[in-house]
Amino acid sequence: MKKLFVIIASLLAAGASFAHEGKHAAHKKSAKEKTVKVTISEDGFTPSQIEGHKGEDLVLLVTRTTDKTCMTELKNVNGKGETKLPLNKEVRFQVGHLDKSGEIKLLCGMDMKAGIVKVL
Ligand SMILES: [Cu+2]
Repeated sequence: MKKLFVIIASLLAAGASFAHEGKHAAHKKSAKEKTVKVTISEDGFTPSQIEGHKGEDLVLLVTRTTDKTCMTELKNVNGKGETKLPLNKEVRFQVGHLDKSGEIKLLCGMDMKAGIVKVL
């Protein structure tokens, strides 16, 4: 009986610490990182214009749903390489830290304008 109590008590303690970590992670996320879901179909980007605010770290969760356009990859905003967009698979695309207001153009692998991030 005593053993059972010890097991239950330690399970409760473990549960409490998990809950605490979850809360901590959620708080950290809302303070820094903003994620926006984006779909790329035959009609282009949805939403066609993505909004962010200064001070945010913006990440797009991009899902490409068509094979009929050239948007199979996006140029990375930092100018280094591309991010591949496999069909029907959500990909994290880092826009990065938004430090000034204005527009950030999102380009396909051929440098065509695919979408716009408006920083407010
Ligand atoms: Cu293109």
